[in-house]
Amino acid sequence: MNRIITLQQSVMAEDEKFASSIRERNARMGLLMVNIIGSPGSGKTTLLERTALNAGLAMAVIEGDLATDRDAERMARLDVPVVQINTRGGCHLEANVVERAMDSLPLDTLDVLFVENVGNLVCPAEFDLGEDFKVAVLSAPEGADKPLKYPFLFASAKAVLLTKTDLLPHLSFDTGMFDADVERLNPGVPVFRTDSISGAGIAEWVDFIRFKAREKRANVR
Ligand SMILES: Nc1nc2c(ncn2[C@@H]2O[C@H](COP(=O)(O)OP(=O)(O)O)[C@@H](O)[C@H]2O)c(=O)[nH]1
Ligand SMILES: [Mg+2]
Ligand SMILES: [Zn+2]
Repeated sequence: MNRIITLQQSVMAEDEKFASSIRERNARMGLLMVNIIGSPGSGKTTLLERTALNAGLAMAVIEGDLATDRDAERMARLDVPVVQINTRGGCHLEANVVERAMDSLPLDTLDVLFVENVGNLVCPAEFDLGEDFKVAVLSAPEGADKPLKYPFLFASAKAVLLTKTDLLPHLSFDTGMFDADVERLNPGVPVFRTDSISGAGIAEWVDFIRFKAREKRANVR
C-alpha cells in the first residue's frame, strides 16, 4: 500500500471525546500509537524513515504539517501507509482530525501507528490525541538547555530522543547537563541517542517500540 490522503484540520471543541474514542479503539485492537513531538528540523521524519527501514515492524504514519505533504511523500516512498493532515497554519494536531485520518489506514495490519506532530515544542505536548505516549525529540544542535526551557514536553514524554548525535563533536552540547535535566524533569525516562546518518542508536529505539507494541498487543481487552 502506498498512498497519501490529505485532510484539513478543523477547529473543534470537545476534543477529549475524540481522544478517548481513539484510545478505546486502539485498546480493543491492541494497536500502539506514538505521538512524536519536536522542533522543525529536529529529525522526526528521518527517524521514522530509519524506523521503517528497520525490518520487523508493521507501521503507519500520520503526518501533521502546516502546509506541504513532503513528509508524507517521504514515508510513502518507503511503502509506509501514510495520511497527511495539513493544519493550515495550526501549530498542533487535534484528536478529531487524527481520528478521521485513522479511518483511512489499515489499522488491523499494524504493530504501531506513529503520529509526527507539527514541529513545535510547546502546544503539541498539551493535546491528547489518544496516543499511548508522547516521545520528545531534541536534536543536538538545538542545545542542551532545551529540556528545562520546554519542561512540559520533556516531563510528560515516555521516551526522549537526542538526535543528530553525529554532530556532537562539532557542538558545545553539554551531555551531562542534558542527562541531569531530563532525569530531574522525568525520573527514569528512557533516553535514546540516535544518529540517522550512521544508524547508531536506531536499533535500541526500534527495540523499545517493538517491546511496547508487544506489550500493547498482549493486553487486548
Ligand atoms: N547530521 C544529521 N542530520 C540529520 C539527522 N537526522 C536528520 N538530519 C537532517 O536534518 C534535517 C531535518 O530532518 P527531518 O527529518 O526532515 O526533520 P523534521 O522536520 O523533524 O521531520 C534534514 O536535512 C535531515 O537530513 C542526523 O541524525 N544527523
Ligand atoms: Mg518532518
Ligand atoms: Zn498549537
